[in-house]
Amino acid sequence: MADVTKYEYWTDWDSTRRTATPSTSGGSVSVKLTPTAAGSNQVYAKSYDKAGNSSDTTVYLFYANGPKTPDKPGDINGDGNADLWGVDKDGTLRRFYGAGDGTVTEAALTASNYTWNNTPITHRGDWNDDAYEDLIALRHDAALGTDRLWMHPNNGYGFACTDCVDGRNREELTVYDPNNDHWQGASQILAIGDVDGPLDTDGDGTIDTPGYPDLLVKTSDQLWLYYGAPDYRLDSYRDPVLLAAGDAMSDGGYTLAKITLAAPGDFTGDGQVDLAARFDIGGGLYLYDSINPDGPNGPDQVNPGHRVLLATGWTTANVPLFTAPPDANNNGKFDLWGTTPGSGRLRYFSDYIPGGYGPTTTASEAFTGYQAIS
Ligand SMILES: [Ca+2]
Ligand SMILES: [Ca+2]
Ligand SMILES: [Ca+2]
Ligand SMILES: [Ca+2]
Repeated sequence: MADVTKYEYWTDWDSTRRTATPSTSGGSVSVKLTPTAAGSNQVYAKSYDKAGNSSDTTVYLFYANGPKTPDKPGDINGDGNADLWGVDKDGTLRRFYGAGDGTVTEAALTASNYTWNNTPITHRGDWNDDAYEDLIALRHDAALGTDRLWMHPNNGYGFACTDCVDGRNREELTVYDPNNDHWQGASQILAIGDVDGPLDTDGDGTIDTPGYPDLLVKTSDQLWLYYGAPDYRLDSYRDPVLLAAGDAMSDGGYTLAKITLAAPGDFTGDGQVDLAARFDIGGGLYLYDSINPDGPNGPDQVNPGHRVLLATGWTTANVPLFTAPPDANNNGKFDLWGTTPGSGRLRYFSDYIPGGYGPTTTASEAFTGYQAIS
């Protein structure tokens, strides 16, 4: 309509019809709208001419980003308590919400419509900038004969999207340089948090590179640190760093094939992400005090010179699967969840501090036959 004198508009969150008047007949007009919900929203508009004739209603669909306060580490449903994803004996991905006291309760609905047999999973941090913590998986592609890394966006309630109707799709994590693919046959992947943090790369006091989550990949004899990037290329900012090889983490001669890792966050409080590791045969549970090659401790820290013993008896026979929530009771001390041999019990190992830890209690009895937890 060329001689528009008035626009009328309303939205799907506010049905009140409001008007806006252009400064010249037929001109455009701007209005500011604030949706009340993240996700898809609609605006409806009609125009009127001088005589009061109206146009048809036009519908505009737009997508509002969610609140930018990121979920707390480990929290997959946004209630502030750390949660858990697990792959059950049938390969179904399930989600368990934490109560804030170390216990977890399975959500009414599963966390995926796909099958997750023999698929390592991990989560820490938001990989697609919607503030929801996402799931990373290493999946064997039988057709290609390769192992592929995928980021499954969280829908905000712990559903790990592969191809969700809201447009969230899984994204492959790849590398520009094929020589940087070190995850073929990897035994563990671990979303460790943001190791390098937000960066002031030109030193002018202003952050130029926002923080982004990073990923560890462990094969039978190599441990690699990958720096995550918004283009989902794991060598976009910089090449991966080999943190340890062979038996470098051990003074007992155990190679990386006999070590299982967990992500405790910043345990020592120096602003650097730490690493927990248990020796599957010997049973020692250790904390390596930082892993950042550019951190205050310098490179090559993932060795016995930079670790403290947290506990003993953590053999695979005693604790088949474990993960760091990292803080399920919200007291700032890191915790672990671990399965129990021959039982569905998930145990809650609370509050590790240098030289001690809190009580061990029951988190759930629902974990019989689980293949993976994170
Ligand atoms: Ca939660
Ligand atoms: Ca996300
Ligand atoms: Ca990072
Ligand atoms: Ca705790």
